Amino acid sequence: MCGIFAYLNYNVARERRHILEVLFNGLRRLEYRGYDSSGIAIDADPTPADSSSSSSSPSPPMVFRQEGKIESLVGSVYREVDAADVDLERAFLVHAGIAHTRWATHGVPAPRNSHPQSSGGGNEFLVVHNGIITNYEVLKETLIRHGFTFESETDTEVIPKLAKFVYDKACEGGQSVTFSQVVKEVMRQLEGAYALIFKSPHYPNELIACKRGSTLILGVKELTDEKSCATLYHDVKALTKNGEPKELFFSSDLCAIVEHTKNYLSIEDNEVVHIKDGCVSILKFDYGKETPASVQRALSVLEMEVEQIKKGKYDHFMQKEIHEQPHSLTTTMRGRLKDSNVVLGGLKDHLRTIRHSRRIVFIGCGTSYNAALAARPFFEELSGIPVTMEIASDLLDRQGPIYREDTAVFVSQSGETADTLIALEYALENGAMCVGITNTVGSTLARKTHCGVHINAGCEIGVASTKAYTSQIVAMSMMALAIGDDRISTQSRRAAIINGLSELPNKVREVLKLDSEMRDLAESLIDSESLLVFGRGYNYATALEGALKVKEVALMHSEGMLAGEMKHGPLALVDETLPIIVIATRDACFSKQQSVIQQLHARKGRLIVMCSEGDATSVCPSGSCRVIEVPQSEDCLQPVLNIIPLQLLAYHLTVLRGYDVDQPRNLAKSVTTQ
Ligand code: UD2
Ligand code: GLU
Ligand code: MG
Repeated sequence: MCGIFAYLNYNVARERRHILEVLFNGLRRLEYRGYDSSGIAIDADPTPADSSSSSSSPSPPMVFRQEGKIESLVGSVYREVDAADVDLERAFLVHAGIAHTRWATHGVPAPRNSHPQSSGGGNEFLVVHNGIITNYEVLKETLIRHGFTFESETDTEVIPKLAKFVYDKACEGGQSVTFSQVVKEVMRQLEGAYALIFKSPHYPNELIACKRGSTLILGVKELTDEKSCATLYHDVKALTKNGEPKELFFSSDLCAIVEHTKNYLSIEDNEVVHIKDGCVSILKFDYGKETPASVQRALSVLEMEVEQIKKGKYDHFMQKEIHEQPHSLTTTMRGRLKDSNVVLGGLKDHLRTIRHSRRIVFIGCGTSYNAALAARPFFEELSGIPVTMEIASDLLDRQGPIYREDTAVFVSQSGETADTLIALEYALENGAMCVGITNTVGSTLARKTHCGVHINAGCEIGVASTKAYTSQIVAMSMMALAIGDDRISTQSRRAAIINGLSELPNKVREVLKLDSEMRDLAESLIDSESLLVFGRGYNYATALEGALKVKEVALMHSEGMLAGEMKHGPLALVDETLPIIVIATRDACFSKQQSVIQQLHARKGRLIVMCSEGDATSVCPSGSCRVIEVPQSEDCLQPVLNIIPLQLLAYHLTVLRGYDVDQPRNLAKSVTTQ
């Protein structure tokens, strides 16, 4: 996440050169955060046509973008204005300028990918953005169908183009639409994390800022009476009353504002901050409320298309999300694996505390609990800290001990799971360090934990979690690597895991080729009453999660079991009819799993064995069991691959048995009640 800075002077004359320098200085203050390119937008001189005609032909703002250091932007701006004979001494009584330092997430550092990003010719809407728009691909595809052409590889470019789409549609319908109405409509479509500032010649001298997840601060400097604004912190409305000269700033970091004013306000998620006529108004963005009808009609066309495109060639969201995993895993790791290092921006300031904790407690429910269970073995190995597991409701039922010296890691896809959130309150009360692992920026979990990691798997719609599960495991493996990176003893193991992580998306692509094989298997199981899944070690969690998937969507009784427990009870169930899946991919437990298979075989069990490629004969010498071969990865990452055939099996079983895949009976996507 990099830097945003904006400067608006109101009722006070400022020369263009001064405005440029304020913007450049803002960017210099943000430099310490690291960046790879930068850019600014300021107003051009009105063309003669503008002054004679109405505001319908606004003159396009000037945009400057450069790769590399801020000083190279500064140099190129001065060269360009010089060449174009732009008057640097020209004074503006009111002027809105925006600036950005970029840390590329989508598209290489290059001028075309730097911000401000534009709606196209005429720069009708300009946007600077920190963060990631996770649904940019569907938005881009839809906008392209509506005639937009894209010039950058960024996720950001969809934002100004969407703004123009909304604006044009409203105008076509003869409606007048305010800047904040346009931005609110745009926000409704965006998923992911962002801090944004909008500038538009349709709304001269206005700026809009909004955010979800990323930080954004407003600073106000009253130029007449410093005291009159001392109440800003408590009452922003005071600002909307006067027409006094002032300077207003937006920044993603307080350090770029403090030299101008101590009067600042942290913008909250889903707020739209609108500066117009020198006044600040803050609107809380609320889904479904107070949206102007004309714009909403225009957008509902777009929304339907987006929904269509979202499902793409797939019949169900669960199916789509299973097949999306090479991509979701890539976005989970994007920008976080650098050579032999793992950089988790959300944790880096807290790693010391976490390393010094006496115990790590993983807390979650359902699939999220299973993901944590999959992460537990390598977490212990890499961190050297004991890890205990808690199902959130059980921790609360027992009021189990949580100490100040503990790090409690809360895992929830939605970040709104009630049991997990109550357990979080409990751990906070007990003074533990609380870390979140969630897919949802701005969720209660993300806000209430001390720090955490967004898994960035993209929106998950199917009730049965699939891609979030694998991304959670990958996020936790990166967390384990980050915690353990001060330990020399684990260096080569760490390098192997990092290498394994980078190979995962391609291996997942390979596993997905098992789709039709898993459909065949599902056909053979369609009338079974029950299914057992045996796993151990790294893949104990795979057994639990595979069985949970079958249970929750295919509505078939299914149990995941620890293979080491087989002799202590479950063996009694074995007969020729009950299907049993045994996970026996290569790792330190392989020979133990071989003997489990032999014992089940001796009792004529109906066996389905998941093994590593080429191992079919070593796991099933008699050739009498059904074998699923999966590619081999670094042992501790194998659960990410092994769960996928089971997700496919659950999916096909559901379809074949005629049940609703995306909304299974009695279940909700996020369980927000206890
Ligand atoms: C941030 C940006 C990302 C991109 C990246 C570039 C956000 C949300 N993320 O990602 O879009 O620009 O920088 O380097 O703007 N957090 C919690 N609890 C949780 C999850 C997260 O407190 O459960 C906090 C976390 O400690 C951090 C912030 O939320 O302060 C963002 O977390 P992240 O994982 O998105 O951070 P990062 O640096 O990977
Ligand atoms: N995702 C945007 C891009 O790649 C913004 C990155 C940033 O936060 O600087 O352009
Ligand atoms: Mg769930």
